[in-house]
Amino acid sequence: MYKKKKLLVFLIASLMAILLLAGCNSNSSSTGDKDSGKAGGSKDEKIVVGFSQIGAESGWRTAETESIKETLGNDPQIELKFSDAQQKQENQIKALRSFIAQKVDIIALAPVVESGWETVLKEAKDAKIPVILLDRGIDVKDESLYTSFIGSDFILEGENAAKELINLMGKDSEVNIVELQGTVGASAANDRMEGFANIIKENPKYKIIKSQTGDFTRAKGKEVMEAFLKSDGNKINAVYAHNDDMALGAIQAIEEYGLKPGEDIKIVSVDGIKDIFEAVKAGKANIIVECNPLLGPQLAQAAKDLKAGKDIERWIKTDEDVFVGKEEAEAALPSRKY
Ligand code: GYE
Repeated sequence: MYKKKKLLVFLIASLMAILLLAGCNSNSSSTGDKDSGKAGGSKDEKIVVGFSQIGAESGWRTAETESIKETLGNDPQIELKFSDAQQKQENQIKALRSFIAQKVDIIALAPVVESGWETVLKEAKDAKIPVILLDRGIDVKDESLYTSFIGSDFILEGENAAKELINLMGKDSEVNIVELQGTVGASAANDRMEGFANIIKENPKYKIIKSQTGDFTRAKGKEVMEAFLKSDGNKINAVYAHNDDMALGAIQAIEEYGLKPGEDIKIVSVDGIKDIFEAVKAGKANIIVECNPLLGPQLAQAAKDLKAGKDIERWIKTDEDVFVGKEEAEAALPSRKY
């Protein structure tokens, strides 16, 4: 009887020890401390960053991709996994699932559109992989589905575009504007549209007579502008393009139509790639609202801070400028990197 009791005590003690050990283990992973046994955990292991890029629709995006590949790709502390979604959200979702399966340390996502991310981001959250949004925002109820957003204030960009256009053309002029929108459902398009409209609606002399998507590309921008000119060629005084590529396409369409871009029809666009600076310098466009694509250094820093357990800012913003007219464009050109 005594022996049996001793055995029982021994068994219970062993069981408790086993449970305790198991408890410790599961605890360390449930606190989100993925350092144990994971890439990037010890000092000489790299932080694995999976980046889902939208595609290569514009000069801006190519510059962003280069910035990320250059910065993260050459950082000895980081291993970059890059995936190009060719403009398709479904490809981005697949890429994210593959990053989760590969147990990357951090996911960076440039979301093509704002909606439809809940399910896959919940999967990343359950796998305890922090998600950093790059350049475009998303619309989710549960804000904890991403850690941080690195990028610009698109509403402000739209407002600045409108303010500068009114400055240029005079608040008392009658101005008919056509708008070339970015990709349907993209935050960069929605917010640039909203910001611009906020200012324009305060001045009854300024009217947006047509507004259509050109999908952020040169070819589509040109095509849509051709249609605008066909129906309203004699009425259009200004083009507001959500990005430079579409503005450059519109410039071509206006020239082929037989009018002078920058003179007969004023052009304001967002981004600030070299080609639009050249166009403004040549007098073919008028206003550039800068949006900075060189986000590599900020992403690398955020990844390192996160891995070190530091809090990072919810919205990491970039310095941006506005350029108006030939002289400002010419002065800025030599230092433009993209
Ligand atoms: O303005 C445009 C691009 O998301 C901020 O996407 C980015 C936008 C940029 O294709 O050129």
